[in-house]
Amino acid sequence: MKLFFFETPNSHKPCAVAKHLNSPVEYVHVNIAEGQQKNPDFLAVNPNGRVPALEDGDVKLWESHAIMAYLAYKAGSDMWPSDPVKQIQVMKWLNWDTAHFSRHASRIFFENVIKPKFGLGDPVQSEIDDATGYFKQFATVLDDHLHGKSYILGDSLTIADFAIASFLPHAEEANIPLDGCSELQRWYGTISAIDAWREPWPEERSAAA
Ligand SMILES: N[C@@H](CCC(=O)N[C@@H](CS)C(=O)NCC(=O)O)C(=O)O
Repeated sequence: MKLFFFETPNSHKPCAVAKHLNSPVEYVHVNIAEGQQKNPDFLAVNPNGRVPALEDGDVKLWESHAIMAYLAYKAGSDMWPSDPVKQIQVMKWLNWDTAHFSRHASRIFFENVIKPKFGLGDPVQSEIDDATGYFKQFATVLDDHLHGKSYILGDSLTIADFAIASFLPHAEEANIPLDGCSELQRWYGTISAIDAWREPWPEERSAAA
C-alpha cells in the first residue's frame, strides 16, 4: 500500500493516521514544489494532480478524508467507527470541515503563509478579512460543540479530529484566529499531544518517479 504525500496540511492528516495506527504503508514523497504531482505515473493514481493519494492494489484513492477512512478501516480502528450512526456523525463533521472550517482556515493560510513563501504575490487584505469572518463564525460552532467533550465525537478519537485539526499547527504563523475559543484550544491541546499528530512525517520514504 503506497501513500503519496508532501509536507502540507492535507497530507498531514493521512500520514498522522498511518503513523498512529502503524499502518503498513510505503511512503512516496511527491515534491509539489518541483511539480512532481504532474508526472504521468502520479497522475495515473490521482488524475487531479494533488497530494495526498493512496494506491493499494486496484484501489486508488484521492481526498485526504477518504484516505484516512480507508487506513482506519484497514487497521480495524474505530477512528472510522463501525457503528453506522457514529460513522454518519464523522461524515457530518468531515463535510462541515471541507465546506466551512478548514476551507476558510486554508484561505487565510494561503494568503499569509503560502503566498509569501512561494513568491505568489502580496496577501490580499479583503480576502483575509472575508475568510477570517467566516472562520470565526464556524470556530464558534465548534467551540460550543466541544463543551464537555474530549474529542469531536465525544470520548474517542476519530478521523474527524485529524481533519478539523489540519490547519491548526499553522494557526500562529498564519494568523488564524483562535482567541475566545477556549474549548477549541483545549481540544487542540489534546490532539497536539498525540505523537503521530506532532510528528506525522515518515523517517523512510521513496521519491516519486
Ligand atoms: N481536497 C484535497 C486537497 C488536495 C490538495 O489541494 N493538495 C495540495 C497540497 S495541500 C496539492 O497537492 N497541490 C498541488 C497543486 O495544486 O498543484 C484533499 O483533501 O486531499
